[in-house]
Amino acid sequence: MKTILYKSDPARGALWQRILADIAPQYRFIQWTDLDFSRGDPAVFAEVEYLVVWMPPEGLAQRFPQLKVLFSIGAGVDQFDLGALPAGLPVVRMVEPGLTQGMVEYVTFAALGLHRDMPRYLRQQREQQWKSHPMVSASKRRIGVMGLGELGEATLKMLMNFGFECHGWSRSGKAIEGVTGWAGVEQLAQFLAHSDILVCLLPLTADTRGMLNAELFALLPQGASLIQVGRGAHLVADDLLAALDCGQLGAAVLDVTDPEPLPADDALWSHPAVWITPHIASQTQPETAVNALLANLQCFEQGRPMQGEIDKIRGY
Ligand code: NDP
Ligand code: OXD
Repeated sequence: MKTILYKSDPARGALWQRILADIAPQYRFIQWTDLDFSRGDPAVFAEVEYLVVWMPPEGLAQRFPQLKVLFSIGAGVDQFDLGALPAGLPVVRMVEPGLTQGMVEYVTFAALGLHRDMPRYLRQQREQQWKSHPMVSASKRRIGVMGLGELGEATLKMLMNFGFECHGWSRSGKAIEGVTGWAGVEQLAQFLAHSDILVCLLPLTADTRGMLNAELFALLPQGASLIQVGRGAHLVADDLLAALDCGQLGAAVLDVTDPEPLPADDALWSHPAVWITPHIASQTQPETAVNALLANLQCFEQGRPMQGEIDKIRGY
């Protein structure tokens, strides 16, 4: 029997455990929080072949001599110190339909809210002001998504149903029907010039850290808005505040911040043009994620490529 050790939210772990026991009893599933560390590491560590974690335990190579694959419970792997992991250990990010669906819903909600001027109407409501502004049709609104991976592509495919003019930008470029694609730093400025609503769905890497900054905001059409669902450290918060205050940006929806949560006195909390949610744009859904894990275990055990295996050098 192969052993999976799970180290993340215990309530959701209990669901993983129940589902796996039903459909894949050939795996032994152990929750970190159920282990007894009173006499040091439990003996079962010697049998762990698969880790499913948000934050990995320290000393992987020494503590888990049979470890074969490290699975992230989330789509991101930026919480791992990739350089410090055992060199030959495969690392797999989460790709599963429940997580994708959640992100599609959140970005659609935020894009429609920004498209229909909701930050302004909510401000007006607080001032008891009944005042309409011209409606812009979706066909005249350009949405640009940075990152055309699992989540970026699915999000664009939903947004295009509303008739938005859709643009997408990624490192290597990706052809998505109905989306104007832009690739690499060479085409970033042109992509930004076509983004009235900019969505960040990039992974956090050395190349993308701090990328949402004053220089980038200056390349957007005046009054553009931002939906930030990547990672907090993509954004230079002071540059966002300055861009909002001078009107270069009209509004921002932030699901991720740096740090999380923001300190109580952070200016972003109370800025009238900023909506903040506590990193809930999407969440891995145990019901669908278990199937994704099992499919990957089967691939691994049969020597086939796993979906979502990352390139440790590239960082995603
Ligand atoms: P993927 O790995 O599938 O896609 C990443 C995309 O980003 C690819 O298109 C890639 O380009 C592009 N990219 C990476 N680096 C660069 C770069 N330097 N310049 C241009 N493009 C780049 O990731 P997912 O779609 O699964 O997830 C994206 C991110 O969403 C996660 O890493 C995480 O940070 C965030 N996330 C946030 C959640 C939330 O609740 N807020 C929930 C889940 C994820 P290429 O195709 O050329 O390789
Ligand atoms: C993820 C996240 O990466 O929840 O899945 O942010």
